[in-house]
Amino acid sequence: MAGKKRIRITELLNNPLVQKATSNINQELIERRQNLPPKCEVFHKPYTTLAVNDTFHFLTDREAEKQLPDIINNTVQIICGLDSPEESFKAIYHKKRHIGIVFSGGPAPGGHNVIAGLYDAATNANPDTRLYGFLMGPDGIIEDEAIEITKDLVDAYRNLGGFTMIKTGRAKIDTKEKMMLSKATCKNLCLDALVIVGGDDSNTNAAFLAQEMIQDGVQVIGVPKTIDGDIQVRDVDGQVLCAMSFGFHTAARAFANAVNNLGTDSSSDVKYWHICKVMGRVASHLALEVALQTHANMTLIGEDLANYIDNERINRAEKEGKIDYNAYGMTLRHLSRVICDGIVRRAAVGKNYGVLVIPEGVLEFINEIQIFIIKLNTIIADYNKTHDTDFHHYFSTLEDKQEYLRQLARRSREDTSFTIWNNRDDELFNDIPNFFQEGLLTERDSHGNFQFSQVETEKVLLGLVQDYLNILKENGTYKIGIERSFYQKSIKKSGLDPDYFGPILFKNYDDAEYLLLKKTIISLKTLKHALVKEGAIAEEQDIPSSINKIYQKSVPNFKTQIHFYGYDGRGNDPTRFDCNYTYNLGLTVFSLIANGATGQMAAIRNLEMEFSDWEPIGIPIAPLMHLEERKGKLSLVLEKSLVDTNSVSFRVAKAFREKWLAAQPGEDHFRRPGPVRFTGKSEEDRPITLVLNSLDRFHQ
Ligand code: FBP
Repeated sequence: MAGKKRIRITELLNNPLVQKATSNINQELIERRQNLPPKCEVFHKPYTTLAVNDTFHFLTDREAEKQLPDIINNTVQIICGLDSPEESFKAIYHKKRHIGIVFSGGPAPGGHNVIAGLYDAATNANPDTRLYGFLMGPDGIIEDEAIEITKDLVDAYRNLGGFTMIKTGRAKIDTKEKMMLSKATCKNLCLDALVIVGGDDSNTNAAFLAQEMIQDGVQVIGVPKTIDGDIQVRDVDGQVLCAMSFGFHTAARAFANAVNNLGTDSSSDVKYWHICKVMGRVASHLALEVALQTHANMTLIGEDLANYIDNERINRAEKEGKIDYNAYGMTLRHLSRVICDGIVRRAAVGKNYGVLVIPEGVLEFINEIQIFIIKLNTIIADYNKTHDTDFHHYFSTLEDKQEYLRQLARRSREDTSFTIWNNRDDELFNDIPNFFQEGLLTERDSHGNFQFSQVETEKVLLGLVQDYLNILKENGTYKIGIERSFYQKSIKKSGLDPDYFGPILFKNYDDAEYLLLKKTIISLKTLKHALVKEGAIAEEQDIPSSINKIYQKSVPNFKTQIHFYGYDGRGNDPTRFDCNYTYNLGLTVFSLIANGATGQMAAIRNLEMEFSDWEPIGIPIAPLMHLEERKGKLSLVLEKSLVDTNSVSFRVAKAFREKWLAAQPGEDHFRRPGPVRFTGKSEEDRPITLVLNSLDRFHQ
């Protein structure tokens, strides 16, 4: 290439092709920004009003009645369209407003469209209305850090993922001082309304703020956000008011695409088990949707494990006239055995590879771990209450923390009334690997939640799985099945008679497609012994090399690749379902504000149906609250919704378990969900969980 002149870099950078190829603005971004999601029918009317629907009932908690007296009697409100209301109504509707909005907790795809919907509706009602975005989550309210949200800003983020526009944070407005500062901020900005886009804890916060600011005339509206999908609302009769929080569909679709790619890879190079932990701090909704989207070989569902009953143990205890309380719920050891069973069965048909999906919060459903979490929560909270320093600050290393726990165990020996941590707890705790002890002792988040995303759940389980597989290998249970045609071809090739050696080597030579070496053949030594015993070779002869090769092929090597799907899916651009859902949530928020609601959560009913059936509503937050242990004490919070093991979606996934495990000769049954597609016709219009649950609307 001598003599050929290289183009100068400055010239290159000015080249239109280079500029287009390296621009931040690509076609996908342009299309997303330009897309205006469809509006629910009621929003096509010039005005909306609220109709009370008293066919929905809630069982209110006494404590909620006491702490939230002004909003506890709120009811479900249906948003209805209006063509020509009275002038007095119009005047209130069109009033110039100051509205503040905040994102709270983990990002969830679709948040920007809540802002877009609210902005469009509010400025359509009155172009002078001002929308403020609090920065960095609730801290922005406490510290009075807000920006004005303008049309340009809204247009730059339409249909885009993340909470980039105003960021988010996990602070909680949980002290008198923080409440006073928040009230001062609202006053300072002359807010008419505050919108809190968040999960269970943030909507809890919304209810307390609504109560606190009712006298100031500041309305507070919540919006159900969380990829975990655990904000689902039903009334006491099981009627569904909110089938799913926003962000869930996108995160599940993003995780599913990645998990399916691993299915394709693993069934191509047939050597790895891919262990995929998917987010969902407590509930396993995301794991269930991923299972339905991908047909991964095995998917654990925490709620299902908690329901497990060991009948053998119960019967054994019954015979001795006892009750075995440990027979209820699955232990970590038992769970590892269930996983091993799947691995061993697939290996027996030649598939020493596969995809296992583990929900992030699975350990929460394992009895022994749950007990540790509760005990340690209480110990940490008690310490922080009675000392000037923070537990994690004072005991900075694991050794320090272990020593403190040992002291508590000693105390329990001397003082029988001290029961929170005894010798047995200490012994069991010290049996756990150090990294997991550290995980269990990690700092709780600001809401007092255990931070599962910080714990290497999959490592804990895999340690046990690996140990048990070694035992199964040694006792001859874990072997790779050899395809009959392969065996016959390779033995014939070496001049031996496959039908002579077959019954000597295999336990299922008569009829199986995949041949399994006899249980007793677990080494070259035992293989030779079997051959000599049957007179196939003499003592001084070597094992024929073709048989040696078959043996080597039957020895399993359990190799894993570990993946964590969480933050990536959380940052994905929203699916069309989430774009439409969140835009209409934003419109709903404005309708609630314009009609004077407070302490309500904006929601869309019938999400599980076609878009034309969607019905925007307001759900009262206070009646949904109940008492829960947080930071070692009972607090009023919005109840998390877990996977209902009676729901259609779970029952269907369970019925397909055996098929998707594919512990049969033949191909796997992976499903290809593909990436999230914004344009084109091939993108599904709602989560599979919802589609299935629509068949039985009382068990969603
Ligand atoms: P939210 O409930 O706030 O929406 O957050 C859910 C989540 O994404 C969980 O799935 C995960 O366990 C957690 O956030 C991770 O939190 P962090 O961002 O603080 O690491």
